[in-house]
Amino acid sequence: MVLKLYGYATAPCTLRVAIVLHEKNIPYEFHTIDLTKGEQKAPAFLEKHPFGQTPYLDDDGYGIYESRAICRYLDAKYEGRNPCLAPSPSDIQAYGLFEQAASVEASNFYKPLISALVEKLFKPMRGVKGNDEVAAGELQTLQRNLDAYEKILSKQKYLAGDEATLVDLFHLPEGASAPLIGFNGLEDGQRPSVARWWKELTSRPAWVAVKNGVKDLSASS
Ligand SMILES: N[C@@H](CCC(=O)N[C@@H](CS)C(=O)NCC(=O)O)C(=O)O
Repeated sequence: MVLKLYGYATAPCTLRVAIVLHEKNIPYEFHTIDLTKGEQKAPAFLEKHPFGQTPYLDDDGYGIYESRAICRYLDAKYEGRNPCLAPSPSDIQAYGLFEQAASVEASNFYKPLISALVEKLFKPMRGVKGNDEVAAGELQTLQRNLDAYEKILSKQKYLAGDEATLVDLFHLPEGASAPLIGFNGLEDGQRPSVARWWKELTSRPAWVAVKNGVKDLSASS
């Protein structure tokens, strides 16, 4: 049975999962949960996702939520499909570095960036005034953290080593939204290795396929 992805076509967390589906060429059906209508809080959806958020994946009755967990599940389930996007736990040192990079993405990239996006983009979208001071502080933190990214990426191609992994891809949805709030630290050339890395990631066909919104691909192979 084809996988069912429930989400909102342009929501960053839904895009994160869609990138991996496209990277690995996994067929899926896309089911819209309209966040603008509050469908994520409808009782039937809360049965699937107790926190009332998107995305949610249904794999023949097996349900899983949390975008990064879904991506890891997909990469593990379809491990025979190239590319392999995470090292095997049996490759202990590579696995340790992958987990290290995953923590870096969550703590040093996503956390400050999503906080700034909430204040400058998502609150205004809902007609709520955001806090510019909070956003500026978070973006300063992000700038500092990207200086550390520059050191890492001047020595290796990707965040967990010389191969692209899920962790690199995890940056794409929120990173691509950063210019919408005037943050260009990923591509402005101040950090050449970060800019090289970001250009490579944003050129990947999987990202190009989904960046403007997830489409229903249930008819493809
Ligand atoms: N940590 C969760 C975050 C999920 C999340 O915040 N989803 C957003 C869309 S990107 C959402 O559903 N927002 C609506 C809400 O929270 O009511 C994940 O990565 O899946």
